[in-house]
Amino acid sequence: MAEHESLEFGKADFVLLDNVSMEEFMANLKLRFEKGRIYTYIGEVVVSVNPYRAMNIYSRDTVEQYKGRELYERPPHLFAIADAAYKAMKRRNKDTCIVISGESGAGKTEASKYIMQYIAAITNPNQRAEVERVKNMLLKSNCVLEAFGNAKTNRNDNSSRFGKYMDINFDFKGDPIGGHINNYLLEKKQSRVIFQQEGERSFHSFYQLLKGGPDSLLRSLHIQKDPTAYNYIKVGGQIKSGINDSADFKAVADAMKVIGFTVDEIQTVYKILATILHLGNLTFGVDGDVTLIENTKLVSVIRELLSTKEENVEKALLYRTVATGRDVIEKQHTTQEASYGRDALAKAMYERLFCWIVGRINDIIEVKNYDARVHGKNTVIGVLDIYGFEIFQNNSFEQFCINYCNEKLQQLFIQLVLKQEQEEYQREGIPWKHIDYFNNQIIVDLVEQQHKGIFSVLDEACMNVGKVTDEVFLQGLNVKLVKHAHFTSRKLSPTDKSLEFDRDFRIRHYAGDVAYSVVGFIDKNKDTLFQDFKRLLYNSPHSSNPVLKGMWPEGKLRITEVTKRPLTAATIFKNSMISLVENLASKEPYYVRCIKPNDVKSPLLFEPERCRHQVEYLGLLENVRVRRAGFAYRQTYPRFLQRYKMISEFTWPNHDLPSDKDAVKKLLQGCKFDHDVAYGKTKVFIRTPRTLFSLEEQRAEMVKRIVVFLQKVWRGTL
Ligand code: AD9
Ligand code: MG
Repeated sequence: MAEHESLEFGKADFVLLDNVSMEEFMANLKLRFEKGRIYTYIGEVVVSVNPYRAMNIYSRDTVEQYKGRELYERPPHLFAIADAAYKAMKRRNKDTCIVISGESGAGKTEASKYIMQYIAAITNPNQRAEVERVKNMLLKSNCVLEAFGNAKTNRNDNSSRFGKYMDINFDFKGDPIGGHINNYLLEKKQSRVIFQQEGERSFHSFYQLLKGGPDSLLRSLHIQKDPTAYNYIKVGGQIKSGINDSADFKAVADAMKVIGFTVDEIQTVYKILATILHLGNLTFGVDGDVTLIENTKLVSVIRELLSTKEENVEKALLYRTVATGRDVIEKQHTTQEASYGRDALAKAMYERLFCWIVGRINDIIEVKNYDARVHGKNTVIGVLDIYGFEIFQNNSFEQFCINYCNEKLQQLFIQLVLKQEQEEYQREGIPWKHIDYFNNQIIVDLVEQQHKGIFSVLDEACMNVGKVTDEVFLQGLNVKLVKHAHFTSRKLSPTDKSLEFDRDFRIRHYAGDVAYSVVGFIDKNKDTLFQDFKRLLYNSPHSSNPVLKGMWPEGKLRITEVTKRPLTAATIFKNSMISLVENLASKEPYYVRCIKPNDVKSPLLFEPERCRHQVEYLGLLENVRVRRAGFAYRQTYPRFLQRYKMISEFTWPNHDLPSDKDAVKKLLQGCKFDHDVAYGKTKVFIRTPRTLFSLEEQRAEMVKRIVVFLQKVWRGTL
C-alpha cells in the first residue's frame, strides 16, 4: 500500500478493496478523483483519470520525491512507474516497456510526455553534452510528430491519429543515447486529409502552415492564409480551436531544425502540404467524351511544387495505364474516377509524408557507434501510446483493427502478469497456485488465423476477380465462421435483435460485444492508389531533391513489372501488431491505464456510466482479480519491519532475532496473522488486504501513542 496517504483519499491500490466488485471499484475511483488523487495502483499498474486541469504534481520537486524510491513508498504516480521501469533496466540490465492505453482523450499522450520528462530529468547527472543533445532531440521529436499526426477531434483537441511506440536506448551508465519510433496509423488512408466531421479539424500541420508560414513562403507555395479557401480543410477551417497555430508553426519549424532536418527537406514538407491543398481544389469536367481538368492554372502550380512536367500531372490525374500481358494501354477516367484518384493521391501523399518524417527522425536519433564490447549492454525502455478499445454507435474497419490490437495487448498482459507472478513465487520459493482467468487467445485467432481468420477472409474477398463487394466478404465470414462461439451475424442469428442491420457482424470481445458494419471494409483494405501516381511522384523531382522520390520507391517499377499486389491494409496492420507484441513480450512491462471522466472536458465531473464502461473495456477488475488471486501485498523483510516494527514487543525498537525474516515471523505470529501469509526468501507475502489494514490500524494507533509520549517528554510532564 502506498505510504504517506491516508484512507480519506480512498485506497491507493485497488487490490486492497474489501471486495472486488464493480461497485467498490467505482466508488474508490470516484472518491480519489474528487479528492484530486488522479492516480491509483493495481499492484504495479497505474490507473489514471484525466483531471482536465493543470495539476501541481509534475514539478522538479516531485521528481526528486520519486527518484530512486520503491513503488510503494510514495503516493501512486506516473513517475513511480517510470522510476520502476528505469530502475529495473539499470539494476538488472533488462529491457523494459511502459504500455499506456485508454480511449481517445483519456490522457495517454500527456502521460507518455510526463514519463519522458521524468526520464530526462533523472538521467545524465554529469551533464554530458552529447546526452543532453539526444534528450533534447527525443523531446523535440514529439512536437513534430504531433503537428503532423494529431488533429482536433470532437473527443480531444489534440488527438493522436496514430499509435506510437518509442524505444529509448540507454548506455551502460543509464543515460539516453538514442531512440527509435514506430507508428501505427489509425485512420485508414488518412481520410481526415480530405474530409472532417462537423466540429473537427484536419491535421494541425495544415493550419500551422497557413497561419504561421511567412508571407514569402506562402507566396512561393501559391497559398493564401484563409483555410476556408481550400476544399479539403474547409470544414475544419471554420473552427475556433483555442490552438495557437501560428506559434506552433514556429515551434515545429524550430524543432525540425534542432532534430536535424535540412532546409531542403523542410521546404519539401511544405511543398507537399501545399500540393495537397491545391489538389483538393481541382475539379473535373467533360467535353464530349473527354474528361478534363477545369482549373488548369492549378495544374501548373502543382507541377511547379512537384518539379515535374505539366502534362505528366494532367495525365496521371486523367488516365490510368494498365498492362495487359506485354501491352500497355491507357484508359481515360470518368470524372468520378478522376475525383476518386485525386483524393486517393492526397491521402497517400500525406500518409507517405508522415511515415517519411518518422523515418527521418529515426535516422537521426538512432544509436550510432555504440560498441557493446567497450561500453557494456545498451538497454531500452519502450513507451507505447496506443488507442484503447473503441465501441461507437457505428463501428467500422478502423474500430475492428483497434479492437484487434487491444485483444493482442490483453493477451500479452494476461500472459505477462501471470508469468511475472509465477516467476516471483518461484524465485521466492513459494508454491504456485493456478489462477483462473479468461484466455482471449480464441478471439485473437478469430481475427488473425491463416485461412479461417477474419483478416484472411477479407484479403481473399479483395482478391476476387469478379465482384468485389462488402457483401461478398460478409458471405465469406458466414461460411467460414458459422460455428465460432465469438462470431455471429444477422444471417447466422436471424432472431438476434441487437444486430440491427443485415450488413453487421458481431464479435464477442473480452471487453464486451461489438457489432461492426462491413460497409467500407473492402475499400479500406485495398491499396486503391493508381500506379500512375506512384510513377509520377517517383519520377518527378530532380535528382537533387531525393525526398519525394524516397517516399515512392515502388514508382521505379515499370508498368509491365508491376505484378505483385501491394499488401493489404489488414495484412500490414496484422504484421505490425504481431511484431509489436513480440517486441513487448521480450521486455519487462509496466502499465498505465487511462480513463476519461466525462465527455465535456470538465475537471469536476465524474460520469459514473462513462467511467464504468472504460473500467470494463480495460479489463481492470480482471486485473485486480489476477493480482489478488495470489497475494495482495508483498514486501522485503527489512522494509516490512521498518514500517510495522512498533506494533510488536519483539521487534520494537529493535529485535535480537537471527534475521529480519525471523523477526517478521515472530511479529505476524504475535498478531495471529500467520495463517494469511507466506514467507519467501527475501519477501513476506500477505494474501488478503484485510490483514494489511489491520496492521496499518495497529501501526496508526502506535504512532499516535508514541507521539503523545514524545510530547509529554518534551513538555517535561512525564
Ligand atoms: V487520443 O487517443 O490521442 O485522442 P489521449 O492521447 O489519450 O487521446 P491526451 O493525452 O491528448 O489524450 O489528453 C487530452 C487532454 O486532456 C490534454 O490535451 C489535456 O488537456 C488533458 N490532460 C490529459 N492528461 C492530463 C494531466 N495529467 N493533467 C492535466 C491533462 N491535463
Ligand atoms: Mg494521444
